[in-house]
Amino acid sequence: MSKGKFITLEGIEGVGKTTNREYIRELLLKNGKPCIETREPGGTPLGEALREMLLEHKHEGMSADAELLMMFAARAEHLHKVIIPALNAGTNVLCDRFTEATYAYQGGGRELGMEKIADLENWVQGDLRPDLTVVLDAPVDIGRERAGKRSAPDRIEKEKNDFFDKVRNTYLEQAKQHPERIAVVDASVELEQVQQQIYDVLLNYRIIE
Ligand code: Z5A
Repeated sequence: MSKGKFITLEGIEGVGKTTNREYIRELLLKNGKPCIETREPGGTPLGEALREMLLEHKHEGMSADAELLMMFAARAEHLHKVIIPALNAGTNVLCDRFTEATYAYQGGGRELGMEKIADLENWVQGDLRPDLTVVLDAPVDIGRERAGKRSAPDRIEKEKNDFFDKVRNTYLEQAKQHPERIAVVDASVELEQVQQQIYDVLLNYRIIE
């Protein structure tokens, strides 16, 4: 049996990951390729508990190293319990954020650098990388304005714009380094135009026919 495809969605807050996850799920379904949907941090009971600890204001001032390790602890559980079994069973996995978020937020935003993250990535994931990562890209003020309309900011969302500029730039830099598996979509435009770009990306990366 052939393995399922692993597709991840990335970008700063409010760029439309949740909105477009639904669109990708429908496209996959129309192509006869149903998927499971999941998210990070989260996706398992332990991962969701870690997510709560990571995002609630109670842990204001958490050290950047603790934040990084908790992201990977949640990821290890998610990989072992959900992602790897699904891919091995031939099921596609559509995941809202994955390791590119760690490069962007902890590597870029928190300035921990890329090396520690690459070491953890190799340890926790072995050679598993997403088949396709769609980075939804928009200027920080557009993303924040869209997200702000929806809910109060959590511990990470409370960071200042220069933090999110570093996050955004790291996503773009990572996409330049790995064009074979990371595609950037301009998410600043009307939803219909964003979805046209996503459709083209899924075709180009042979996720759909
Ligand atoms: N994090 C980390 O630091 N390190 C890691 O390794 C991982 C995560 C995995 C949780 O993220 C936090 O964890 C996140 C990074 C950190 N913190 N931050 N920032 P999350 O994914 O759960 O939450 P989020 O980033 O805050 O996502 P979000 O706010 O839910 O945004 P979104 O899903 O990208 O956007 P949306 O809900 O689909 O859209 C927002 C609104 O805009 C909504 O009203 C839409 O209708 C509207 N929208 C969407 N597209 C458009 C267009 N094109 N035009 C106009 N309006 C639009």
